[in-house]
Amino acid sequence: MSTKEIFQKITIKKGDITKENVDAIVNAANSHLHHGGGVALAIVKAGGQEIQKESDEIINKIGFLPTGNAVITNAYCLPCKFVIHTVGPIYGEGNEDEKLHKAIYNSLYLAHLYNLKSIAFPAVSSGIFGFPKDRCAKILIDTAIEFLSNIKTSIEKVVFCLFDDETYGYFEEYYKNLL
Ligand code: AR6
Repeated sequence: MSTKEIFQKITIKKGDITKENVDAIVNAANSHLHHGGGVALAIVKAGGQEIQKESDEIINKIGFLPTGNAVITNAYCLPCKFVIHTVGPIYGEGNEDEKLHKAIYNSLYLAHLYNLKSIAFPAVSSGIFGFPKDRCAKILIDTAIEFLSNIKTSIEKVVFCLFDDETYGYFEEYYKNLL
């Protein structure tokens, strides 16, 4: 696939990810899947407590979700079909870039395993977890390009749905400079 075709699969937009009409949205979760703040809380508020309940059932089985891993639940009242919960690094814990790359890659891989066509990401780790927004933009976009370049996948559309002007600006700038 050409670089142009890969770039055409990526969309950068400003908005509320809970309103995204894609196959899966990604939740910036913690290792306990306690969706108590940030985009995680917004997802449960909009999608329903069933999302928290299904997350609790996963934690009851596996104990905790290690940083960089991803799991999937149904989306209940959300317009998307699934929620992929991934755990990004807390800024300062060490090896953050690698861990953020892994979280994004594993989210894409899970969507691929479910044969999904479209997926939307928030700026994972760059809110409560304190990861610098400009580096977050670079890692998320680079990881999507790497995945789409290397894997023959069902995924046709990767959306980065950014909540605030500043974060949107960093994503837009990094993406534009790659074109
Ligand atoms: N749509 C899109 N992006 C959003 C929305 C939304 N509705 N709401 C917030 N954001 P954060 P983290 C943006 O803090 O840094 C939670 O308590 C937000 O502006 O949600 O990975 C979890 O349970 C920021 O740009 O995630 C964890 O404990 C981005 O989403 C912890 O926070 C990520 O911010 C995870 O922290």
